[in-house]
Amino acid sequence: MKNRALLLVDLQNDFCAGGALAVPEGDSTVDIANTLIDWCKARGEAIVASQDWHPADHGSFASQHDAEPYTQGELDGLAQTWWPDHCVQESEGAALHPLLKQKAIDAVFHKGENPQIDSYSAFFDNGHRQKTGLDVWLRHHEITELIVMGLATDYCVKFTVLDALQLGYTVSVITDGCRGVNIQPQDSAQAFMDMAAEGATLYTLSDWQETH
Ligand code: VGL
Ligand code: ZN
Repeated sequence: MKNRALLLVDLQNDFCAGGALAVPEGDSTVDIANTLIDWCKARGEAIVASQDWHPADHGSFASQHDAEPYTQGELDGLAQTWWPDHCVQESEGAALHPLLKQKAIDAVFHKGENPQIDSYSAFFDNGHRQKTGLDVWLRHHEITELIVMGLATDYCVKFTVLDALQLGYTVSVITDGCRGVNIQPQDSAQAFMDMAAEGATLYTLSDWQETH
């Protein structure tokens, strides 16, 4: 279906084993991404990716506030989790995972470049103040349906999916292609429930392949 695209969220080194903000089993999503890339390519569907892309002094970094990573604070009037320094622009940690079939990706959208505000969603910053180029790109390519997977379930995947639904896209989430930070152990399970409650359809990769 040509009006469908695969959206790969933040499959970056810093969210994988050995990275600054490593998500448990983050690496295990890369095989699933590559399988979906082949599946979509074979059908002539577009493949896009988001990349968390922070300046070295980004306001979401605990180091900027003398705070402990993974605790809560406030940034420019918004509730903010303080993160370890991660995905600094041009760093190895910000690069897409080396085993990801990157050549197949048609467009990459950066987010989190403004030091004053965090940006979990691939569409908007956390205050919905500014938009990335993703929505315009998808509309330009007449894409109305998204397959979403990536890192992290409870942050960037969740907010990307909720924004996509609000923007009117039909959204399928490949659950085994996602892994979460889980500051609280149920965060990822709750995130999947929130996405489904707002209208996303959840599939495992094999469910998706059997039904499409
Ligand atoms: C993310 C925390 C901070 C993510 C990005 O990609 O889910 N999480 N920055
Ligand atoms: Zn970030």
